[in-house]
Amino acid sequence: MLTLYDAARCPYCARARIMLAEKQIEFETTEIDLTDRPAWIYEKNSTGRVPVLEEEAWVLPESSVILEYLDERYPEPPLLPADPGDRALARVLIFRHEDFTKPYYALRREEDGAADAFDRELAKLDDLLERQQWLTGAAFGLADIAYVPWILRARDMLGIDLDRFSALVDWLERILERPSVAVEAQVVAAL
Ligand SMILES: N[C@@H](CCC(=O)N[C@@H](CS)C(=O)NCC(=O)O)C(=O)O
Repeated sequence: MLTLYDAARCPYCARARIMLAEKQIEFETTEIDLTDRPAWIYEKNSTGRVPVLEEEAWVLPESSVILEYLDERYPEPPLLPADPGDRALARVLIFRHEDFTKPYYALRREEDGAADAFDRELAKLDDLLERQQWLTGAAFGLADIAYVPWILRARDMLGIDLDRFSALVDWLERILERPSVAVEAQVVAAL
């Protein structure tokens, strides 16, 4: 049985939760209080951060690596494109995710200029989604899972008006039809 060391409010953990739901993998959750983390979490991840995935004595931190691992370990349904070039492009988006989260967290800290910088990142996603249905390419997959936790939180917790980005809004509507993401939207609503 897999264990996910998890925190409801953590968008990185949300990636793992969505992925596990998409793959229909049974798992147990250990909720970590991020305001008072247990010392033993450092034995599972030297940074003390969540998510951490555990299977018997084997532990794996880092949400983007967890996504890739789960896709390889549980190949059905595949959540990266079959074509190597398309897979690589989806990975670039995940690799550059910090470009997107830096202004998101700056906005949360109410830093000057953060709102404009975050809008520019949303506009980049919107532009991509005008050309393809999903961030991963022609089908839903890892890059969509990697970004949607922050989009939901930006909309529901930071009050960002997404209606200015019509392709992004259409994508959000499509992705919320997936039970894995609909559950996550409820988690965000309850925060
Ligand atoms: N690069 C890590 C980031 C995980 C992360 O920052 N998690 C936050 C919660 S959202 C955390 O554990 N923060 C505690 C800390 O930074 O001390 C990943 O992708 O898994």
